[in-house]
Amino acid sequence: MAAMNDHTIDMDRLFARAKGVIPGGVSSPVRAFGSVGGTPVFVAEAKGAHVFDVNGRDYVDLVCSWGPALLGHAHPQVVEAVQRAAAKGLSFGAPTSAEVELAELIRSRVPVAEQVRFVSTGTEATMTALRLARGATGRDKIVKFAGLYHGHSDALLAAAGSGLATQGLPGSAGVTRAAAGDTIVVDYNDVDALERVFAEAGDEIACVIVEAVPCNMGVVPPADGFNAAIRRITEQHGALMIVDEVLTGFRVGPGGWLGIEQGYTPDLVTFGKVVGGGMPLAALGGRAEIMQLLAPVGPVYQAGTLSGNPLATAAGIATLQLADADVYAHVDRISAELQGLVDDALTSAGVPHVVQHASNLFSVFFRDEPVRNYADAQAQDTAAFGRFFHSMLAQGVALPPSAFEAWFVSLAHDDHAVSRIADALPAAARAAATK
Ligand code: HOZ
Repeated sequence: MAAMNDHTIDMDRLFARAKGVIPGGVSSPVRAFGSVGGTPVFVAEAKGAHVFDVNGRDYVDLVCSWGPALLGHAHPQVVEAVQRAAAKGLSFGAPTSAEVELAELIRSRVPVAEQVRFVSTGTEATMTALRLARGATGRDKIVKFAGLYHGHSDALLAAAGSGLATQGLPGSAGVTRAAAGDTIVVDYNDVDALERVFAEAGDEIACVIVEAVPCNMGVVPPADGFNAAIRRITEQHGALMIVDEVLTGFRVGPGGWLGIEQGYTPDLVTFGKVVGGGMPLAALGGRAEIMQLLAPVGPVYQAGTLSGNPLATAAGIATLQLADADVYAHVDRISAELQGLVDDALTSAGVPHVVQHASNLFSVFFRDEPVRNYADAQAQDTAAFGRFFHSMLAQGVALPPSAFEAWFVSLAHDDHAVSRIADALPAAARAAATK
């Protein structure tokens, strides 16, 4: 370890060492603090609402592992379930009864997931959903929306949010023209634009994929009727609708966003994050007749040695069993309280901002107009966010290190955590105001 003295690890030196062996020093780009500057916090441990760095410094955590830690970090019952499973073997490469139990739990909360296939990451879930849509329709093209992020498979990297937004990249090198050429990008919340695309190429489009609520360019709720319009248009043209609930699923409510916003039914839905309780597990589900196209029943191939891993399914089952109405009521209350506190602090400091939310997921845009699409999200003062972020961090509050990410709270965020955040906000708001 890079030690400053016998007890303290110099995180700058650790970051330099990390960069020597890992590109950018990180396993996922947004963690590198690229858009806020400085040295990332190297985390050694997390418990409840807190993360602890390699020197034991404690931060109130508003990242929650980017969503999975709905119950707080290292919830004792989830950890115990994983330990029990681990004692019986780490991976079998064979079916387990736990997979059946988790699939049934998912279906009981999200009825459109009549059948479920487990994978390891959200990227795999959305990538498989696209392949399935293409297999089901015999069409090549897919439609996604600017600023929405569905993992890092080739077809979905065009105008994507999350780490690409953070780095200001329109897409990724290494994606072939053929892969990119089959992706049509439409502005979010723009029904007319979607209609036009289908009028031109409707019989070539396999599917529209949409985050249930976009949360990877900050939180941008769908305009009233937008998701239903996607359903109507796709149905008219024989295309499928894929709702990506990797981020929102089992977090914004027991049935995800589909349990909150009624009135339309997608063909396929993808899950990740909370469904794995912090372990690498994701899933896709949907109408049985479409899911039955997956191998070994049908011709659409998908497979994975670690898919349905027994430790991950144990964490997912324990998490979903514990995530009852009281959990969501608590998370909603804490989230609403924090949104109000952030709003008040920024207003008092005269910082242009808008707080947007969908259920308990929220984010703050440093501009004074509501954000309806990616162009709006990009037209914010990201430097102000950077100053706000670093002041919060210096005061022991860890926010997502990008203006384009959602903020997350958990069951473990109690009044004490809220008051620590409240104490840090005025100085952070003043820092944001100071150019
Ligand atoms: N794609 C995640 C944010 N939307 C970041 C994942 C990570 O860096 O852990």
